[in-house]
Amino acid sequence: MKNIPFAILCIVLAACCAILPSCNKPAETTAKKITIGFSQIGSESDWSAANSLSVKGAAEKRGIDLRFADGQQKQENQIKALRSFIDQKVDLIAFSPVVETGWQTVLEEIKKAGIPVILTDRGVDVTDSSLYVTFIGSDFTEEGRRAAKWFVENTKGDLKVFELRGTPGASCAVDRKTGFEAVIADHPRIKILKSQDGNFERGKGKEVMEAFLKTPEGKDFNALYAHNDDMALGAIQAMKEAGLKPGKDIKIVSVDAVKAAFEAMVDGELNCTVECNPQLGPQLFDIVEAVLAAKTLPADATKHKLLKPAILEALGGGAFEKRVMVHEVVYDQSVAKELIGTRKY
Ligand code: GYE
Repeated sequence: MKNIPFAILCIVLAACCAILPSCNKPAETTAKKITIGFSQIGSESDWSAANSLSVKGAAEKRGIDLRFADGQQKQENQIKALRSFIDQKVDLIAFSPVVETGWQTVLEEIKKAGIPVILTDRGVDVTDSSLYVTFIGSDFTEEGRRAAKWFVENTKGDLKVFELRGTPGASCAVDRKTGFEAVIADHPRIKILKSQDGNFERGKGKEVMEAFLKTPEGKDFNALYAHNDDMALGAIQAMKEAGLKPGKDIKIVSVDAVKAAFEAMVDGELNCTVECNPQLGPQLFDIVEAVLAAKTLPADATKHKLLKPAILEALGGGAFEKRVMVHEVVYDQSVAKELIGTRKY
């Protein structure tokens, strides 16, 4: 080797580099890919489809290994998925609980496995709030209040409301009802004539409305409050098939503000939709990264403004804001035509 002139050595090495790709590649970055288990409720509505897209898109953008499980609106499927995430030793679990109750046991198992949990979209009813780090989602009670306020401000005379509820026991259905009833309590001219659940599905909304229209109350009501746009759009179809003029004979307010609701408002068949923003992906993964950074930070680090010292123990006990709200507005026919082109979901 020592006899070969230096210049020839360089030429040989350069040739190697040209041939062997590994030569050119910068030193391998050893950062372990973040693995996140995400248990979604299902794909029952345009809203949930947009929410899944937002979560998957944000994870992909950040090179996160997302283990996505669709619960098909069944709690037992979600519990199975959460347990499989423990077995897969994911770094963090994020999930949208289909209903509020029945999660204590599996959340205790996840905590025992040392995996932080972030709730997205819907809340849980547990006795120990340290079982999750934070909950990012909408203020569903406020959405119910806003829906009622639209009726208060945009109708006159007696209003006999048919309420199409969301999934029984789901935090958004429970709270949207509570918020609505809280406001109409001060307006005796507005009464809920009948309330039935449509499981947040368009088909079910249509089916329930068809049956309701055949009842005596179905001849008497003049307003519909639907806990989501999909059920309202199904009910509107049933009303049209029954010869009614939705949006005129029957005043209709729903929740979500999906594009199809804007189309119905432009057609004059829906009066108002209260926004519930499904695009939680980017904000969710900002929090995921902060939580995982916190887990690896020495206890005295105060780098992240959301964090307080002594983070490691307190991750579940208030190190993070326990509730992260999403900004939302109310849309009605007066703005639908102008804004429909701007709707992303
Ligand atoms: O309103 C509805 C979906 O949990 C906020 O679930 C979400 C609700 C949304 O089925 O369309």
